[in-house]
Amino acid sequence: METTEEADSPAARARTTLIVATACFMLLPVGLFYWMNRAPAVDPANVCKMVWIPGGEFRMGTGNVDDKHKEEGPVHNVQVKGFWMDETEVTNAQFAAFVQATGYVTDAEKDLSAAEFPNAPAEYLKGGSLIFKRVQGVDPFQCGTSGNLPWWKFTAGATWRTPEGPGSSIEQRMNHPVICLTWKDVHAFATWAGKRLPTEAEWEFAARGGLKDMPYVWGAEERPNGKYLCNHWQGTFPANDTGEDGFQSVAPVASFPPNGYGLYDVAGNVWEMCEDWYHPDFYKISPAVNPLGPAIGFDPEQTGFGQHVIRGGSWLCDVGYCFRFRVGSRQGLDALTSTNHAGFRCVADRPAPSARK
Ligand SMILES: [Ca+2]
Ligand SMILES: [Ca+2]
Repeated sequence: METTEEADSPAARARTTLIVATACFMLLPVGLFYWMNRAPAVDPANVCKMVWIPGGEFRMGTGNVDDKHKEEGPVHNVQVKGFWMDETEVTNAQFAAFVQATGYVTDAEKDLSAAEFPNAPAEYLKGGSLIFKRVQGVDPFQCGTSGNLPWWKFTAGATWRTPEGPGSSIEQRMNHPVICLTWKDVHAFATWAGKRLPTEAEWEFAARGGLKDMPYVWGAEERPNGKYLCNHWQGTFPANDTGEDGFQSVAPVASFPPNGYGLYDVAGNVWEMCEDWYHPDFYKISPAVNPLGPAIGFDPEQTGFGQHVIRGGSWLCDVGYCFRFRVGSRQGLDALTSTNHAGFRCVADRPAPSARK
């Protein structure tokens, strides 16, 4: 009783008020620090915008492949079940929401350990990404197929927050696809979002948008009525991109019309990482129902880590050299590599992601 009276006394109330006010005053700088360093505002509705892909059977791959694109054949029948798919590539704003919620640090933001990679040159142990640089006077056909291509420069400090290296920023690019991530990074995002990466077969079924045996996600012609329908490279690769499609680098998502399922930028802009390991000969042995890719990844550089599938081509694909913004095109990306031409989008199974808690 005495204790209650004491707690209710004017002196006690004044003391409590003083303690609370002091605590608030002391926490003010901390709150201010977090406020000033907060991630940009994110529209939560935008994070989960997905469309239903009905599933079915389709002819996967490219018919009559040429010598430069043998990995696209043979064409084979594949069935996939229905699934939800992000209507755009995952954006910087969406990835920022993930980092804000989890504190996740991407691979490009971390230095590698010399003990774990004893043969790597010191400059490659710094955190960073492979960044495209224009090169003059190079015939890309004489440069081989992988490793040491002269237009790829390892850039220390090139991360999803600073895609061109230290000093660059995504502040004005929050609606651009997030780049400079590894497969492990995008997998972490997908898990956090309650989603997953698409299998390669799911990706191609969705990208075809209900069309059959067409070379492009929009149909038969590369430029119907002279119009560019995705963000890729015009001009001489790797020296000069004229940007006739409106963009000389990565474009904001949904800058071009969607495909038949309402998916934006499945062709071009940034490559999209899939769940599967990659192998150029996998189509020769692929199962016909919900294929999951080979058991291990193609490893031409013998890094010991293997490659995952990337699909759709990017802002760097021209018609003469790469030409991989076609819907049947496929390529591998080393599991540990982050670059400024690869991103991702997610898929999910029933029930609809918005119904989950
Ligand atoms: Ca372009
Ligand atoms: Ca894309």
